[in-house]
Amino acid sequence: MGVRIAAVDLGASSGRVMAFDIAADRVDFAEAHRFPNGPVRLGDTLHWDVLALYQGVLDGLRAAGPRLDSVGIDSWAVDYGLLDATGALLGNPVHYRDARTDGVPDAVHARVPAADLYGVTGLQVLPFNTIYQLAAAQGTPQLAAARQLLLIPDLLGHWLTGARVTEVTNASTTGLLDARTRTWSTELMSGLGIAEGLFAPLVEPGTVIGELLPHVGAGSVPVVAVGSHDTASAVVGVPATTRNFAYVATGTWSLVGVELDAPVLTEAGRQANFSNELGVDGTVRYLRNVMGLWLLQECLREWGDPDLTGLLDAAAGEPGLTAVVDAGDPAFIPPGDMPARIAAACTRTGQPAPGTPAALVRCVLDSLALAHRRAVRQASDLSGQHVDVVHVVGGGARNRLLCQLTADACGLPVIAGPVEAAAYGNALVQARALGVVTGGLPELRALVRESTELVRYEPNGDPSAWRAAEERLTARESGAA
Ligand code: ADP
Ligand code: LRH
Repeated sequence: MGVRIAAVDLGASSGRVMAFDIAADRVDFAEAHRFPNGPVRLGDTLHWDVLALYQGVLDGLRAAGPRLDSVGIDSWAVDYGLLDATGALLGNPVHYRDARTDGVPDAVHARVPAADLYGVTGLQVLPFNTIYQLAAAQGTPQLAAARQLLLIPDLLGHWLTGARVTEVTNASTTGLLDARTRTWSTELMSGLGIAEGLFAPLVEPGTVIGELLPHVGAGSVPVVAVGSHDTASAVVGVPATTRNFAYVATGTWSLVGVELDAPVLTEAGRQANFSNELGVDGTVRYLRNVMGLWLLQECLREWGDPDLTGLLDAAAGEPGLTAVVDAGDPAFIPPGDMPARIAAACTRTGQPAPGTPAALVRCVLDSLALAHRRAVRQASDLSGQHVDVVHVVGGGARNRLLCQLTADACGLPVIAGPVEAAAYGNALVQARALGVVTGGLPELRALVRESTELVRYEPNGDPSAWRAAEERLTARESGAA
């Protein structure tokens, strides 16, 4: 007997509700609903339009029905809503690209040294980690009035069911979780003056958190906590056959790394800015955040959204590695004027600024592939995890040029797909909680493999060209610093 499952997957560029039909040996899915997402500037602050997202979820659940067996939600990480004593939302959640955290990590590290934080959380310093957002919000009337903080998927889950929980994979991106024990670090909270009571109890993926409330209009359906961090679900959806793989989860961001059984909390890993994010079934994603297709999205927006396929074809015809930028540079986090900022980064590092959109797109994709190479190699070196294949999942798996360049840069085969890996991972964790499928991550991944068309890219060209480009970039970056 099969089940019908709704996987709600909210990415930074679009939200989607996927309807899955799953039996022990079969997985089918169709897109029930997709809606746009992105930052909304209100005054000086960038927000998410969280009620529009909630409406998109409701529309999607109704479209995925009429009879659902369960629902699960994942979204981008780190962001949250605050509830007051009556349970009302205190303001629109702030977007992680907002400038309020500029300079905040240094101020926090003056109170708790970065090395001490890393020793507990194992988290890469990104200015938007929840810990820094909360530090930026200290002293605001909103935070003073807040009685509960819920991360975005948990906030939506709360509105759908009434439950108040924090799913642990997403909690690991807050900077307030102990990566070894998978529990809140109350010590870090008190050291930074963050009220412990703000945080809801933790649940592991696979826990039923409640049932849809009547107003949702989709029946009394269980809501299951999944890997609610989209990257956690995406890595469940990686169709790997062994542990010897690296993943590049490419959408708005590229999340690049390996899967481990335990965190690596070394000083070398901290210096290299690697994160230990918690995964499904007790796993750890040892990865680096690379700026991702945000660079391309923002260029397209600036150019009035021209046809992407034509532009990618033109970029494929451009000479490679003419100019590359550091796709890990936090300077690219804010929105706006991306073509000019990339051109300026090229000039600043003594390279020719790309003269046409096609050349600029080639520069972006070369830079991403180079950053993928760096992160795959460093993840493997720093963790000791052998890598013999790179899995590219997410929207970027559709970008043939990016997949080929990633294979060339890594000197390893790339297996691309599924595009909707996060929805797969989300749905399969629900199916297992319902008892329809059994086994661990290898069994879930076998189901992904059997139900998806994957594309394999063999590495081409001279790998030393990528090594030289990496060395040049490192030298230029340190020279220009
Ligand atoms: P997110 O979940 O962060 O919103 P997605 O995983 O949906 O991101 O990926 C979105 C990205 O996928 C787009 O920015 C675009 O670069 C890429 N993409 C989507 N469709 C195509 C396509 N047909 N060809 C090439 N790239 C594509
Ligand atoms: C990708 C993602 C990533 C986070 C970023 C904020 O969607 O969840 O893993 O670092 O958004």
